Amino acid sequence: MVRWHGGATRFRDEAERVSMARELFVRPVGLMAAASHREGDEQETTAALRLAGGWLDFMALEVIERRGPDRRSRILGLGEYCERDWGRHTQAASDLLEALRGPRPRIAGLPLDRPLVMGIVNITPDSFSDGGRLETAEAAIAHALKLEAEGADILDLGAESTRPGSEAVSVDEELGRLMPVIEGLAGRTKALISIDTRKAEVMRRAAAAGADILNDVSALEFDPEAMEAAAESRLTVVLMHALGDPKTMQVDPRYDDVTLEVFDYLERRIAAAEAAGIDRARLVADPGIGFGKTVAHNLQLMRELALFHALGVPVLLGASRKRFIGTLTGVEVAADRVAGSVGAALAAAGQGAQIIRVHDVAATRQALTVWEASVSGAATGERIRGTSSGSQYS
Ligand code: 9MG
Repeated sequence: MVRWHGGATRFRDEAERVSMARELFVRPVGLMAAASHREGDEQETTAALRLAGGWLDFMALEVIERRGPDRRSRILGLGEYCERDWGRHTQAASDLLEALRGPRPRIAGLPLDRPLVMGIVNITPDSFSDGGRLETAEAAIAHALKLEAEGADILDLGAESTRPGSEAVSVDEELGRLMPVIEGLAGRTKALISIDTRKAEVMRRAAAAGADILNDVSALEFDPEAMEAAAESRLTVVLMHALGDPKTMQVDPRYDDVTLEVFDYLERRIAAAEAAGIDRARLVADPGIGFGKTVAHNLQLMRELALFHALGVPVLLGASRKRFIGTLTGVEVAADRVAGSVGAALAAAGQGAQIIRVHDVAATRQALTVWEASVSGAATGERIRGTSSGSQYS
């Protein structure tokens, strides 16, 4: 029998646990606004459990058993899951349920009780067209402050493009673009500052300049010193899955089962980070939409996103303006994919993703506010403006 309230036996260390090939996975299903988030319904029910201490409850679990390249899957109610004799999977079944339920600690002071919006600030020469370095830095600072005013909780500053096909830049080039922006934002923003980088030296310099989060699309694998630099920084670290390098990752990516393989990878990287001294409370996991994935892979990851809560850390999703949205909608120009991107953001929030990385902060914030109010039946946001206008459209 699986216990709901902790007390599970632990493996000697996390690395030992994840070195054993995982056969059992669980995906929370039957998601609805958490009881305490539902207007006029304060009762906790035993038929549903809170997902990661957040804004959703789950009523059942899809239990996935991996058999080589295949999977067998069935939906179990929570009672059935807990009462079942899991045999050699007892420990895994207990750990997975605990991982799904455990409240996630704050990120640099920010509670994870509603989806956080991470606004993208690209500081690459092509992002702010014709300007030189100073003009580019000033434009990036202005853009970052605009995103904060639109409701970004986190500003993700990136000075190296990791788009499919892009070339790496040198440490000096990356620092030359990034540091004036971090320094220029110091004392001017309340948003958390995240640094999108794969390089140890950039991590060290950004941490010293006051950054809050390191966002590494290579999950600390690109630079052999990155793990140590991230551990020393004591910052929150986003570990993202990518299949190979940005230059080649979209050349015929293949998986037996993309969701389970990305889960395996992130579980291994979390264990490696913990072994290097990075507390689990400082880790965030991201399946890496578009990084070595076909449209079908991206859509499977989006559909099964809630499975990643079983990693026991906050989940970040970045789908904004990506190619698969263009393929689905026929919209070629990335900047015109706002509505599709908002659709992806709502899908992610509906599966409990704690951080949503977007270009279009205002549109995403507006959509999330209405979505949250609609599923909970309550106007909870600090943005409620007490309007009582005669027209329903004004
Ligand atoms: C830098 N970058 C581009 N896409 C991203 C994504 O989906 N997630 C994260 N964490 N970073 C990304």
